[in-house]
Amino acid sequence: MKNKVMMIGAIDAGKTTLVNELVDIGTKARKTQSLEYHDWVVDTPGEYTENPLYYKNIMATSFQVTHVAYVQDATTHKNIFPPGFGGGVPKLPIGIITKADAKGADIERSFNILKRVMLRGPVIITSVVNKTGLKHIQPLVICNSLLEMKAYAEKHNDPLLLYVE
Ligand SMILES: Nc1nc2c(ncn2[C@@H]2O[C@H](COP(=O)(O)OP(=O)(O)OP(=O)(O)O)[C@@H](O)[C@H]2O)c(=O)[nH]1
Ligand SMILES: [Mg+2]
Repeated sequence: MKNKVMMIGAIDAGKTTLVNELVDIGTKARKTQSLEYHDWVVDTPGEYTENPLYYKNIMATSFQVTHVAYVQDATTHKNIFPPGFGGGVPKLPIGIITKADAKGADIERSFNILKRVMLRGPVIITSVVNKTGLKHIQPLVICNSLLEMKAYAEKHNDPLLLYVE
């Protein structure tokens, strides 16, 4: 299977905006209504993560990907992931903090939320407005293990790329 990442996270977290930037779709993000498959990224509606009735869809779709990205909006204190959610998803985890540029963005708060959700793995601090952090996403999706992702993070020594042990 070609390495692929599924983006999950709250409604309005910025998943589609990020995906559009990564796969260069050239359209503005509209509310996501269903699973959307792109080359190496699967976008999901925020409802899938916010409503436990949809967890089975997340689990079923996770069989089609190698990585799951937990997307957390830096501008909100709202954590819609149940604690340890990532522990039940047997895929390589990537944490993505979005909207780092925005007024009221709190990176530390988002990092603490993601730590509790994914338990371990890399966390990338991104902004689509400033185009920061984005370049790390695809190389991490190419990695085939936590060890490889950790080595990538260590090699880059970038304050926008953290690693949770
Ligand atoms: N300032 C800022 N705003 C952003 C950024 N990324 C996304 N947004 C805004 O966040 C809002 C929601 O973005 P979407 O990409 O549609 O969010 P989503 O997670 O796909 O939402 P659903 O499809 O409903 O699950 C939009 O108004 C975006 O412009 C960012 O990096 N910086
Ligand atoms: Mg969307």
